Amino acid sequence: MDKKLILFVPIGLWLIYVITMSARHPEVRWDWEKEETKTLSFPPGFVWGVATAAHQVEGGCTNNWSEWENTPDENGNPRIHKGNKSGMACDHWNRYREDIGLIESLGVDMYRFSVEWSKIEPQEGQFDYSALEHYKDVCIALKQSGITPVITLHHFTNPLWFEAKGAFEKEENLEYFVRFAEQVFDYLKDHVNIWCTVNEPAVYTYQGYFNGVWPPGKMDPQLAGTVLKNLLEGHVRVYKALKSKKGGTRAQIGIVKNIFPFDPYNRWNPLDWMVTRILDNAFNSVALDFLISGTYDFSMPTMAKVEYENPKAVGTLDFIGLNNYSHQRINSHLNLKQFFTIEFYPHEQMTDMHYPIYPEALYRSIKVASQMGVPIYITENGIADGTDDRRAIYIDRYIRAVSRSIQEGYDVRGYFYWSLMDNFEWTEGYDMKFGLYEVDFITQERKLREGSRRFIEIVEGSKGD
Ligand code: IFM
Repeated sequence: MDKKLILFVPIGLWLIYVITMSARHPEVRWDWEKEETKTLSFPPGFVWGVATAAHQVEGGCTNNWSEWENTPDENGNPRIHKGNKSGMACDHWNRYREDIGLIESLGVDMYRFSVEWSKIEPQEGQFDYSALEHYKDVCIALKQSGITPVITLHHFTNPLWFEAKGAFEKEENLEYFVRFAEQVFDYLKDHVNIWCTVNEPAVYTYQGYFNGVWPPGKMDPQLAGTVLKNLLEGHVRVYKALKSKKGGTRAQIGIVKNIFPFDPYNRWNPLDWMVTRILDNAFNSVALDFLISGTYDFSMPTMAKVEYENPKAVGTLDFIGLNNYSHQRINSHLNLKQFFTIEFYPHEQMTDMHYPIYPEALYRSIKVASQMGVPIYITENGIADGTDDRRAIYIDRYIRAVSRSIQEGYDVRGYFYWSLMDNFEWTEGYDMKFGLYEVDFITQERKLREGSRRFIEIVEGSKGD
């Protein structure tokens, strides 16, 4: 073969590949000086809220996570940063009335919280109606304060008996999740109209079954593909079960999907692009595609392949809950043990979590979520900022991204800030300060952060529209 051809063909193919990828997946960047001159505007009926999850705020949980927090790893090291344990957390279980007062003073319309399965069904098939009564009291107290409750049925935690059965590793276990969801629905349906079935199924899967840093601490990509499939199938079955119940047709039921756009570290590196696309597919698209088409195709070359069909998955969303915080930047390596790392550029301004402030990520995620063809609620967005010097700008810019997407025609109906108050941030423990309210975990005192005032201003301003 001509020597020149041998050289030019691969160069040509490489250029075509990276240029096509760059054009199809642009890393959107806006001129913020210009963005900040634009008026924020939200349609009538747009809702504002704050979010929490039971294990992170309530205290007194006995579940797969409390067990994880109390079991050192194989080297005898604690699983959680600084050996923190969720323990009494924010004691929200007992202080919910005070906390509802805090929510009210933010001026928001809704409160998204999760019900703790292990408190409601501590033993298989034995329901503790006093726990359900507690959540009913929370809903009533919220409504008396003019705040609409939004319930999440599954937010990462499992009762110990369910975990012992293999939790979402086994499709036959889904009947327990459906039965639990039905019990909660029957008890609370007169007080709650918006239901989130499963929170961030891909995060639960990847942290627990791919990275092995959450319970049950497995690193098994094939099993991860099965667990994700079962969580999505669990959503479908819960949706169908609740819809067929009295009160089901008027209930709004959706799943909460965390969407993080993936970007390559080096846009000229085809390997960075390949890994980026595989991860984007496994983390973001597989779940969304299943809910759009009923076809599940989890594929990680040489590591995992799980295929599944359920045409009944189509049409099981009244809305999509979208959680977004930032993006992920992938640097690939020719090393089978660690074929990529997540790295950011030095000029990217970091949050206290391992990701930067990148408001355009929320806009990009809204575009992705819009494929579902149903209304979008931003069910979580917020910053871990212990020094409170980035919170105001984060809030301002991410909400600007929401406003811009609405102006461009995307059907976003609401925005929930994560989180109402500082809480137990899973493996990161108590060091991540996501709260609009700072919590002193010794005295349980709550205090509004200065940076949170921007959220209150925006909410107030939007009501005057
Ligand atoms: O704290 C978590 C929450 O439980 C799920 N979404 C992301 C949050 C911040 O990391």
